[in-house]
Amino acid sequence: MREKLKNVKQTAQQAITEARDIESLKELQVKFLGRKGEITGVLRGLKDLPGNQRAEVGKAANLLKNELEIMVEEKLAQFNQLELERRLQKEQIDVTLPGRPLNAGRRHPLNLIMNEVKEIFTGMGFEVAEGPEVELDYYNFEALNVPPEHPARDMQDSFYITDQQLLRTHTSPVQVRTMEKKRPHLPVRIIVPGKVYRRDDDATHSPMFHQVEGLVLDHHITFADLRGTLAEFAHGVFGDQLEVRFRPSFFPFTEPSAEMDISCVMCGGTGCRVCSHTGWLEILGAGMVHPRVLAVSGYDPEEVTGFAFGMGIERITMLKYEVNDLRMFFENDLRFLEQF
Ligand code: 2U9
Repeated sequence: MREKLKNVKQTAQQAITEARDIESLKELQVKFLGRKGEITGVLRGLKDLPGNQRAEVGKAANLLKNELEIMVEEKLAQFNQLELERRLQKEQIDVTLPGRPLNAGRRHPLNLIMNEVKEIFTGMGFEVAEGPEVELDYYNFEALNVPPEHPARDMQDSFYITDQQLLRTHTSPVQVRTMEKKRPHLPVRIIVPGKVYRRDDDATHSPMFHQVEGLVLDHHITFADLRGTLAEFAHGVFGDQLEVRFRPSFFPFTEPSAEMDISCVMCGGTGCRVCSHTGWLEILGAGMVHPRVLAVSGYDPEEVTGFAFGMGIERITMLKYEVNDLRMFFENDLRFLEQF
């Protein structure tokens, strides 16, 4: 028995020392220290020994058991330590490495100008009104005094959905809806930003583009109010030094009608390619609301007057940011969009 213990001690110590991983260590634990292990075997055999040897061998077996248990535990702790170090190594982060650049989004140039236009008008007391992009023929044309034979009503020029529904060709139907809703309340002072649709697609026309239109109604509104308001707007967008002028024009929904020019943003008015050597750039249309339009929406044209205006946001944006190709706005090329 003593011989056997000596053997166990030697093989166990060597095996534990040489164990390469936790698993083989656990196997050794079972083999030497388990319930059916070798030391347990020795302890079980004690009863067959003569009394004088029993105590001595028993003591030695228990001593060896303790010794091996401690060895196994220490080895286990070593493995755990190694494992931890490996994990920390893998999780190591070099905080001095340069970060990856964040590709932050930014506003589309059309939205930048749209917001700027809204801010200028809300600063003058206008409210922002919005409405549907799919409109009834009534709101888009009829209520706006657009005659039945007008080319805009043609299928060649507008996107029809049914014979009475179409994609709005301007945001003006929202003004009509607003008048219906507010009447007889005064004053009405709104701007209407939004998308509009026309059957046009070439280098200078897009089938969808953006407008801001406006409407002011009250007692005693005159063309002077129109002039002052729109000049204030032009100075707000393009700077105080520019000049404005009004030329007569025609729209079915305004009478009289006008177009407003600003002195050329490129040459200051001396003449260049951008202004076709005129020194002036057209930026919007406007006029006094046609009495028929007022009457149709329930305001008495004898009591109430007003002015309205409309502008294309693409055009304003091109002039302000010196964009020379309309298609840039719709191609979503980051090299373009990242410049704003
Ligand atoms: C109501 C009454 C009158 C809106 C107006 C214009 C003149 C105009 C164009 C500018 C460039 C359209 O985007 S564009 O092609 N618009 O010139 N718009 S007056 O007049 C209205 C609107 C609603 C009830």
